[in-house]
Amino acid sequence: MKATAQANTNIALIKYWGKRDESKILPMNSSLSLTLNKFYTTTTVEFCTCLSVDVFIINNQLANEFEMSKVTRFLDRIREMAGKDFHAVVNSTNHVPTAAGFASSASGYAALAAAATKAIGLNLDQKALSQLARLGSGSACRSIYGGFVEWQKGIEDDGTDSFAQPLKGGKDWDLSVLSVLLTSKPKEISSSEGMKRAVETSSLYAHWLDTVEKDLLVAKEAIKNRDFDMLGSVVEANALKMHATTFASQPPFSYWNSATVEVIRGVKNLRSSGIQAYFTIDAGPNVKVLCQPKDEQVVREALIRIPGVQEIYHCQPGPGISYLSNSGKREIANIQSFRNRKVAK
Ligand code: 2P0
Repeated sequence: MKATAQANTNIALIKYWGKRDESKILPMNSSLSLTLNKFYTTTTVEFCTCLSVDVFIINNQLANEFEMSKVTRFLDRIREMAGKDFHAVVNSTNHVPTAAGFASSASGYAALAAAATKAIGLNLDQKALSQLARLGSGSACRSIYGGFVEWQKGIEDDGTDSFAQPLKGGKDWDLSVLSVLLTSKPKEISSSEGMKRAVETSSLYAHWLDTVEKDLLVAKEAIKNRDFDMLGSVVEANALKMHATTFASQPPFSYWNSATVEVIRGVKNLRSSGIQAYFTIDAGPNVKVLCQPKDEQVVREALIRIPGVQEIYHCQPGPGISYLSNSGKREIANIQSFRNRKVAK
């Protein structure tokens, strides 16, 4: 009753921004992502009749109450699907550069969905895994797959048609993504809270919805034709449009800091000098810059000089979920040693 899975993070090229159903995590719009090779989560789940509660250990610390209850709710669905009522020890490690602020619920819930279903004896296909991971965190449904991935929003109320799929024709395009670290401080407004406020109050949200599906079509066409400028232009415009909805919310908010603006300026300067580089920004101040491998070094050299840039991580397209052989460590035997430890922040 034990399994280990690994899932990589993804960056949204066309953003998921807004839910039409909060509890089923059904999105207002379809989205498109690229799974990255550098950052991933490894999760081991062990179910046992000997446990009376679930235990969630993250990065070697007991998870806080909020995370614990989220994971328990997620495991409840899996127990219900399997018709079993065992509790579990979940041991999860985020493999991201120390304090980089790139830890992601996407890789976390994709790895948890894969490991927990395998451990409990459910044999789900990737579509079902994607639907399940979505219920942990929307963007997790895309981390089931490697490379370019499309999450079709679906129209059904029960969410049966809302899952991700690998993009046909997207394989083997060697792109570089430079993850520009500006701060690792936790954000003040979570992405869930931010998108809710934008849906409910932003005067630009209607425009977002009117244009995002068109952006998705343009991005898919660009990927099909390996047209880097076309892809970069629509990715950048889509990110700016998402962030515009935050400025136009009530009360207004922004995920950017002053260094975010400087990196945007730096990317535009690179383009003026003939280097094809484009930025995208998720629900936080850090910037991801898309370029071609031949330009990676010159882009890095230009951006690392910008005040406020702490580190730049080179990423490339990465794989979908994989299952690892268990290390043989007895996670359950280790619970006791975690009882008195500090709770993760
Ligand atoms: C995305 N983001 O497409 C967008 C772009 C942030 C900005 O998905 O509420 O952690 O758990 O479904 O998936 C981050 O939000 O949100 C996100 P929930 P999630 O990647």
